[in-house]
Amino acid sequence: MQAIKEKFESLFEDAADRKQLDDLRVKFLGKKGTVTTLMQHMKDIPNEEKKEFGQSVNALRQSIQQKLEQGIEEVEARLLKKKLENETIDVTLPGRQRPIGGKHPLQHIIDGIEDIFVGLGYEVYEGYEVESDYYNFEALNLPKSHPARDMQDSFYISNETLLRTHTSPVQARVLNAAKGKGPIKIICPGKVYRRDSDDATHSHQFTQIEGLVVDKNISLADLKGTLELFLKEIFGQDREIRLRPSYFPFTEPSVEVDVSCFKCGGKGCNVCKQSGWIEILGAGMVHPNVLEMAGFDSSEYSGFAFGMGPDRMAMLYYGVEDIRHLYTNDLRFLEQFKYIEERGVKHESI
Ligand code: 2U9
Repeated sequence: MQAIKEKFESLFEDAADRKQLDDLRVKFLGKKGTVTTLMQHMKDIPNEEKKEFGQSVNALRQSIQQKLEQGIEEVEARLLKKKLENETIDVTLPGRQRPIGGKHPLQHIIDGIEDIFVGLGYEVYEGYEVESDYYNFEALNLPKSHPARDMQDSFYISNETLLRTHTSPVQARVLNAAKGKGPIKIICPGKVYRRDSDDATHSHQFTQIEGLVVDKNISLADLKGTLELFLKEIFGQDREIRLRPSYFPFTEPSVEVDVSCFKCGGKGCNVCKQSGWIEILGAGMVHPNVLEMAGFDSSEYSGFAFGMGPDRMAMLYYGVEDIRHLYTNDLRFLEQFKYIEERGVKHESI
């Protein structure tokens, strides 16, 4: 028995985990365990010694049982201690810096522009980027043979379907859906596509925001007043605007609109190429053909429309040299805009 006891204790010393202790229990106390098999010798023990033999076997069994339970407690305690050590959180440690994103500079400009027009009672419409030839061109007074079509090199998907080259088809759809009844006061922001080779100022995908107002007795003065208010709101109350004659198939008359340079105040600098003026958008009175094709009586209804490129405005505003930075999502570029303040463009900072 002593030998068994010593054997057990030496093995017990080396038992490092719960499993090894269980193996020991089976080895000594199991059905075929050393101690258990001891009882099988009872038949060989003289009767007067059976009782004592039985007691000493049970005593050995209990001492081994106790040792094992104690061993299990120690193992559990050690495991818990290690677990707690691993899990203790040093609350004094600085938190893990989760890289926070920010609004894309382009989205900043677009939100700023949308805010102003929504404030003026305009509704925002976004339409299909895959458009029909009819709404992208025909409905905008650009019949199949019209040379201006080549100005807008297009990604055709089929003879009648293409990636829209401007957001004007959205306005044309809204106009058409209005069944000849005004008023209409909308702005349409969105991505547009032109089969152009990318360089610092051209991208095959870029953004436009166009606007349209159609009602009775809408005049060029309404257009000028609206654009003046908008551009002063965006670029600062002390800006001036200038309208120059231009041409668009879907407006007549058409104008290019310049704003006095917000970098040099008009004195001339590299931003305005020494001209003091920055060309910011195109506009005009909606062409009667466009009104008629959409079901509006152009003798009763008139309207104005305008279009601008937020990419170009973002480049001017944030001093971005290459338009591709706005589309290549290089974090080193985008990180710079992480902290510009929420909603809209801050004016006095220009
Ligand atoms: C309808 C009627 C008229 C939309 C207009 C412009 C002038 C314009 C340019 C801005 C930047 C194109 O990307 S750009 O170079 N667009 O200057 N867009 S008037 O006129 C419309 C649109 C829809 C039904």
